[in-house]
Amino acid sequence: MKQVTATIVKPLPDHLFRVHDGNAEMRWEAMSGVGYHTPNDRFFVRNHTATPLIDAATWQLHLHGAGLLRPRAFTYDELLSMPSRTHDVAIECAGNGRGFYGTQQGDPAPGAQWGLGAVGVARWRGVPLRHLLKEAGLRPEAVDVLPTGLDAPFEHYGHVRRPLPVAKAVDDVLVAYGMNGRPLPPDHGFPVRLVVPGWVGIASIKWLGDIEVSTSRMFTPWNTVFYRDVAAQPVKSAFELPWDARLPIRGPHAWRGRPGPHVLRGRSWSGRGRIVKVEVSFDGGATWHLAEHHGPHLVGAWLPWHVQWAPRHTGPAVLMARATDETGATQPLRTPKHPFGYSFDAVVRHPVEVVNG
Ligand SMILES: Nc1nc2c(c(=O)[nH]1)N[C@H]1C(S)=C(S)[C@@H](COP(=O)(O)O)O[C@H]1N2
Ligand SMILES: [Mo]
Repeated sequence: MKQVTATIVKPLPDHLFRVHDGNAEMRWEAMSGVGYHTPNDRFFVRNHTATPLIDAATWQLHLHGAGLLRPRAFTYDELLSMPSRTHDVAIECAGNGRGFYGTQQGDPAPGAQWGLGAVGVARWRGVPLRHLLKEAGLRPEAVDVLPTGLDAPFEHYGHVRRPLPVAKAVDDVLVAYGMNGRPLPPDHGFPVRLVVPGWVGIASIKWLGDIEVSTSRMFTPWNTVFYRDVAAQPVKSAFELPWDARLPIRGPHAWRGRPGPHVLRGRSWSGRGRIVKVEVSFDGGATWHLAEHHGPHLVGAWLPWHVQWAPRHTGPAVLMARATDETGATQPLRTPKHPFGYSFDAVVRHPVEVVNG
């Protein structure tokens, strides 16, 4: 009999998640009416193998390599007793939106057919990596920093690991043990994970056990075969609506005592800087309306927005949202083909059904 092993520990109820093999994508309607951060119970999970259960009491984080003068290990309690900081940061899988290469562009890419739900923003708490590297005597000759996960080896590629250049490692990377005011849940890297703002999700190694600092470039399958030449995440937008949402028809001017136009909400984000503009179309891209921002406006996280819409006809309609970030990058109507289906940034055509109501 084939043994069924759970690869994700937390419950994955159907109203919060869509499951793709061992991975779970958040349904965007699960963010509707929810605050700025993605609650831990609905944060997406992307595992190469399975969530390991690690004992924090015996766990240690080992820092070693030719780039350090004083290689050393840190216990969980030592990390917790160090000065900490929090950072509101998005983690997004490089493959987020991959499904649209097929469904929207007619040219499917291999891999998990994610919609837009392989992203989440949490308030991460931990110790800046810079601080640990300093404690271990970071040498000026150091080049790369290689974090390795304690989860089982992935196929014949070994433990999940991907080098970061020292410049990024000492900039804004967090060695995180807290997520939205709670200890990291097992699926999100307990006891400790990296949080690498703006970069592809794979940079944010979970279940951290080991950090090697080298004096020459390092190469692993995760920067040569997978996620090669991908660092920052592109611009994306999503509506906080179910796919194929049903919306009752509403006239442009509500009658007394009757509801006014729909307030459609969504969020936009970019790994390269703040979002400066969000436009929404209700007519397949013929006309665009500026959305209004609300909530925090942070680098490395997302911008919540809303727009009013009073559909006049019943039947199918297409909603589109297009964001622009402070570097001037904006969402195209089509993303060039990518062999692994990474970096999908095109405007997504979100189908809705306007019904009598
Ligand atoms: N050790 C380890 N770290 C990992 C992974 C993994 O499988 N093992 N998956 C990576 C990928 S591809 C992504 S997108 C993020 C997902 O983080 P989450 O599961 O907390 O949402 O973790 C990254 N860190
Ligand atoms: Mo990922």
